[in-house]
Amino acid sequence: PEPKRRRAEAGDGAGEAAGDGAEAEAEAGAGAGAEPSPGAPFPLSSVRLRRLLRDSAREKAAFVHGQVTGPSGEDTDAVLILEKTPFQEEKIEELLRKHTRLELQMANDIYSTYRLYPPPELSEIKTTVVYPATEKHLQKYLRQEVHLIRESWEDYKNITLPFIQSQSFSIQWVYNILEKKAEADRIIHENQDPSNGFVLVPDFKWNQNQLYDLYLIALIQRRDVKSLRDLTGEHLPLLKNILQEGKEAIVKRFGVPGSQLRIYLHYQPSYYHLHVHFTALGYDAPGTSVERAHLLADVIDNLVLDSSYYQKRALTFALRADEPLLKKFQEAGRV
Ligand code: GTA
Repeated sequence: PEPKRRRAEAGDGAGEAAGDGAEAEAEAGAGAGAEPSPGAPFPLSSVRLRRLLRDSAREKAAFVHGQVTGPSGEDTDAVLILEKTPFQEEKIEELLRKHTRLELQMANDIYSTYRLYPPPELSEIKTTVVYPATEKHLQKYLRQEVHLIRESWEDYKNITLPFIQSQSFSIQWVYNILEKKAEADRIIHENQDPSNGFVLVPDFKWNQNQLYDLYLIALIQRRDVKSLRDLTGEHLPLLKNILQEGKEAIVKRFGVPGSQLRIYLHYQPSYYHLHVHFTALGYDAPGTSVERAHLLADVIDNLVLDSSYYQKRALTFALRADEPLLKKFQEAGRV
């Protein structure tokens, strides 16, 4: 049966309530807007599993649609992302010594495989919670076919821009970081200049336990730049600050040099407040495919060559089969 939805979730529009996409920890500061009182921990053990949206054997991750029933009997949707975490070198010896059980699966000559059961403190599962989740979140994590779009500047103005203005994910979590209402203790670097400043924080995909999957995100202070499409030569000082200061802050804090970082923007992003991704070069982070990632150094060079480069050229991106934006492109005869 179709699950009941909370009133606040009915619209996925820009006016959506705070609490969109915040991790449980950040949710406390953001005030998730769900029935439980703000700051209350997410009631993980009372989640009912509705369906598995997607799983990935390679990433060892499951994307789950769950529901929580509130005191008034209303069901609220949640998305849970469960991920096995990478091994930490310094914990491996402990794991071998402290395992709780070891079952031989097969042995053949010099080869054998086992099932090793680690103690709880060494079997962490990174759990990301989106609660309350909107229909758009459920769609985002559902495995679906994708289609490539080639968006001209006219397409952007006539199709994409009106669409993202009418409905896109709330960016309240970004404002919470900029205003120090959430994740303030996680800030790695901050440039407070209102035009050319930014805040660098660990992305919520990274648990910071190991550098293998290092992932940080730079959020710009100004609130009038939605995406790559808005960028002009005017933004060069901002972009150069992000590139330069971001690299410096990461080598200082984590010891990873700029030559081992992939620094890029997404087009289309999920959240329309300009931000830059910093990931470890050796890590195949989600969203690094050629149809989505634009290297910041290339973006800067393009804008130096032509201040209105991103208001002229066509940009390619993929859309999931049931995304309303794809329908808009189809209706306009552009797919
Ligand atoms: N610090 O509250 C937050 C927060 N939120 C809500 C989002 N981010 C946050 N970071 C902090 N605090 O890298 C991060 C996201 C993302 C960035 C936004 O902000 O982790 P974007 O606008 O370009 O959108 O970036 P993107 O990349 O689509 O974001 P998102 O939400 O991570 O989606 C990733 C896609 O990759 C999804 O479609 C998902 O299906 C897929 N995916 C694969 N593996 C994972 C995974 N382990 N975790 C999450 N998504 C994954």
